[in-house]
Amino acid sequence: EWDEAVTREMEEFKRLPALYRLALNELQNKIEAIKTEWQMRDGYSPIEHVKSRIKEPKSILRKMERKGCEFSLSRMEDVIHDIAGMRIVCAFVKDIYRIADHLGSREDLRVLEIKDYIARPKPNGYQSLHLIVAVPLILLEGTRWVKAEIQLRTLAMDFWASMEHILYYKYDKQLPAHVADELREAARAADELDQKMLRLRREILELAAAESESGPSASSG
Ligand code: 0O2
Repeated sequence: EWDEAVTREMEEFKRLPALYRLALNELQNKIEAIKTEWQMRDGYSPIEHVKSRIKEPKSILRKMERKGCEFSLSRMEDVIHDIAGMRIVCAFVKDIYRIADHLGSREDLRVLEIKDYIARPKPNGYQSLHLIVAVPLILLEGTRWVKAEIQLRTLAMDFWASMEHILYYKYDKQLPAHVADELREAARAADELDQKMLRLRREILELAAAESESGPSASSG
C-alpha cells in the first residue's frame, strides 16, 4: 500500500513540469491575444516584452527551506506559487494596472492574490505588481487549475531588478551598506523616471485628442 502511494507521488512528480509548461503556454496565448487586441483598438500595445520560465527544482527546494517547510508535493504546490513564472514588462505604470484589471475580469483565469510592491515597494526599493493566478488546464482526466505568478513591471523597474539581482548574488546576499544605499537611490530615480514618462504620455494623448477634434487638416499643416 505504501509502495503504491509512493509510486503515485513519483508519477505525479514526473508530470508536473509538463503541466506547468502547459499552463505557461496558455497564459502566453492569452497575453498575445491581449496585445493584438490592444494594438487594434488603441494603436499601440501596452506590453513591451514577456518572459516566462519554470523554476528549477533546486531553487524550489531552496525556497521551501527558506520558508521552513519539509518537502512534499502537496506542500510544494501550497507554498511555492511561482513554479510557473511570467514577467510582463510595460512602458508605463498605468498600463500595468490596466492589464492587471483586465486579467482580474477574465473568466478563463482566477486571480488568487495581488501583491502590490509598486504602491508599497520592498525596503530595498524593489517594485513590481505580482499576481498569483490559477489557469485551467483541460486534461484527459478533467479540468485542473494550475498556479502561476505573473510579475508586471515597467522597463525602469525591470532594469533596477536585474541590477539588484546581479549585485545580490555577487555580494553573496550580503550587500555592503553603500551598495544598498545606492540601490535605494536608484529605485527612487527609476520611480521618478516612470512618473515623468507618464506625464509625457499624457501630453501626447492630449495632443492627439486636440488634433482629432480639430480634424485632419489641422495636423497636416
Ligand atoms: P527568483 O530568482 O525569481 O526565482 P511569499 O510566499 O509571498 O512570502 P515570495 O514568493 O518570495 O514569498 O514572494 P515575493 O516577495 O512576491 O517574491 C517573488 C519573486 O519576486 C521572487 O522570486 C523574485 O523573482 C521577485 N522578487 C521579490 N523581491 C525581490 C527583490 O528584492 N529583488 C529582485 N530582483 N527580485 C525580487 P524568488 O523565488 O525569490 O527568486
